[in-house]
Parts: sequence; structure tokens; C-alpha cells
Amino acid sequence: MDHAPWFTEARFGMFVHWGLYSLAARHEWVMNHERIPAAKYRKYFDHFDPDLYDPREWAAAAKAAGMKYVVLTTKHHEGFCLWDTALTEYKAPNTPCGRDLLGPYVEALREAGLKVGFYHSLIDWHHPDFPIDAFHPDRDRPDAGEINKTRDMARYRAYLHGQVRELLSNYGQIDYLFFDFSYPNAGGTVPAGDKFPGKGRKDWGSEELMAMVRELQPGIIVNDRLDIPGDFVTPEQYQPAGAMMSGGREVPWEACQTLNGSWGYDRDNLDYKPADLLVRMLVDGVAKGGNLLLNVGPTARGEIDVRARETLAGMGEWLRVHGRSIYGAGASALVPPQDCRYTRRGNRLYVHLFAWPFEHLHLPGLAGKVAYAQLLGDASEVAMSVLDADQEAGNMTPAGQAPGTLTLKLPIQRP
Ligand code: FUL
Repeated sequence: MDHAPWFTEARFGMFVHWGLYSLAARHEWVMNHERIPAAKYRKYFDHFDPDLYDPREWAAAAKAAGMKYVVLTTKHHEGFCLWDTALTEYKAPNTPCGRDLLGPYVEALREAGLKVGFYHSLIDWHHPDFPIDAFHPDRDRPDAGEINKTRDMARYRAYLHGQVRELLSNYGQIDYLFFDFSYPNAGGTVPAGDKFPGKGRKDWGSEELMAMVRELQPGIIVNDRLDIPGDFVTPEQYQPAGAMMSGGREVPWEACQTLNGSWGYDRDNLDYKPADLLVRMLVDGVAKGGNLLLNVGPTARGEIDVRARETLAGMGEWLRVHGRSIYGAGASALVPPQDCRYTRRGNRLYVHLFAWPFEHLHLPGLAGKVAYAQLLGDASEVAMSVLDADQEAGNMTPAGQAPGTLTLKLPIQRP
């Protein structure tokens, strides 16, 4: 991981889930949730025409939000490919869209000074060699076991590796790769005729795949969902408690989060997390040494919807002023008071208040350690005091203050 210090410096990135499921507009697992056979799902392929797709707009939205990198689904579990792959007909250039969508994406990010990330699904519900398993839309077919006898995981594996080779050979430097995902029966191979086989590292050829990735893109960072250790781990839709491990060592982590519970565009789901909650999630993550990869699901016309854009803009406004406490910052060994988080950058300690504590903020253990205090928002000085000798001796301790406490005098109102 040391080969990519940009990643922990960046702290905040944009995840983009975009594919045929954006037309269904009811979750990226729609094919699976509704058991839609590939032949019926084809209608989305026939109508994929993202006339408003302009990745420069995506890049601008990411930048305005204060994000430093973007990660796009090159192919999600549905199997549809956004680029001009030579290995399947199931790709954007063969839809009404008629073109490769990754080239302009990579170019737009580079132009905007953003790092370039690809998401790539190991799972493929469209490929004729991908076995029908417990996650497959066809799992209820009575002849699933029979069909599986004709499916060949080795052929699928060759397809998977071939596609990743294309992705990492044809678009210049790629900074980040998110594979998704290995699942139980880890390490096993798919038994012919087994109706519900899981899939592990041997099925994906994880070691070989990883070696190829490193060879094609020596500077890239790769996540941990191949059932072998990765450069970083990807806790999904939860806030980790602290440092995380992969392969027996501590590695950077990145929490991926949705805006409304769905990764793909979900038209009727208006239950968006507000910007201030998302800011707290970002702060909480950085205070524990992690990144936040926040998702948007563009519409089938290629636009990030207005709700998402407004939320991102709200976060960007906060980051414009408070970014010094986030970018290049990380966890502090000090324990913050209740409803607070500490982030540290060099010898600066940032106290984030999740609830405004009226006038005084007591910081245990910091007496004598802080040279100067100010509000980050407006750089106004914050008065500091420590307990006097009598109080330190325990004769006159004001409520709750332990010896060694530094007290900050804050404005009663948040400015
Ligand atoms: C999961 C996928 O199944 C979801 O659809 C989404 O892509 C998320 C980031 O990873 O495992």
C-alpha cells in the first residue's frame, strides 16, 4: 500500500453504479431480486441510450463535493459491459448508445485531476458459462442443475481475466480497482451439477488475476474481495470500529456507503441521507483511519440526479472550509470526549463536535499539550484553561473534570 500514499491522503471518493439496472430504476440487483431471465432483461439493453452522459459533469460534481477519486462499475453482476470489449456482444457499443463509455470517463477524470478507479464484478448473471448458484436470477429453475452441467467455470475464468486485461491495457494508467465479490465455498472449485455452488479464489483464479493486475498496472491498488489479501479493505454500509486487517496486517480501509440504500438509481426511493449525516460519517471514518467512498447511481440518461447533486454540494461546502481536518489526516491515539471525534494531521489535532456542548469543552489529558486553539471555520481564537492547583489536588474539582484536563471556552452558539 505504501506504493499509493494518495489513497489515504484523499480520504473521500465517489462510487458510481451505472448499468442496465439504471433503466429499471429499482436497485442494481433487480435482475436477481425479481428473478428476471436474461432474455427478458434484454429490453434494457435494447433501450440503453444515455444521451446526457457527460463524465465531465460527473467529475465536476465529484470535485465540488471535495472528492479526490471516482470508481465506476465497468460491469456489475448483470454482466453488461460499459466498454468496447472484444470478448462479448453484451456491451454499450451494441446498444442504441453506440459507443465506448469508459474512454471519456477516464479522460474526464484525468482532466479534472481526479484519480481513476474501476469496479469490476466477478459475478456475471448473463454469461453462458457462469454457473447458476444461490445468487443467480435463474436459481428457481427446476432444470438449474442440468443447465449447470453445461457451464464451464474455467471458460468463464478466462473471460473474466481477458476482460480485466482489456480494462487495464486500453485506458492508460488506472489507479484503483474494486473487484466484487467472492463468496462461500471459499477456495473450492465449482462441482459440476451442484445447484448452488459458492465461489472462491480458485474459481476466479484470484492469485493469477492479481499477478496480472500488478503486471499491467504496477501502481494500482486493489481491494480485498478476491478471497485473497488486498491493498485495502472495503467495509460495506457500516462504520468500522477502528483499524482493519487483511492478510494478517493492518491495511487502509474504505467504507463504501449509499445515499439511499441502493447503489443503482432507484427512482422511487427518496430516503436520502442528509449532507450533515454524511459529513459525520466521513469525519468518523477519518478519525478511525479510514476513507469514505460515497455512491451515486446516475439515471439511464447518464445524469446524477438532483437530490444526489445537492447532497454532494452540501458536503463540498463543508469540506471547502474544513478540508484541512480531513485530507491527509488520520486517527489520533488520544481518546476524545463524548460526541466528539479527533482527527490528526501532523502536529495539528482537530476536535469535531457532533453535538455542540454549550460553553465549555473539557478535553482530558490535553492540559499543557496545546499551544494554541482556534475554531477551524473562521480561525477565531478559542480561550483555553486548565485546572488550578487546588482543583488538580481534588479539593475543588468542577463536575466531571479529571486532572490533566484542558478546557476550551466555546461560543454558546455555533458560529
Ligand atoms: C456489493 C454488490 O453486490 C452491490 O450491488 C454493490 O455493488 C456493493 C458495492 O457491493 O457486494
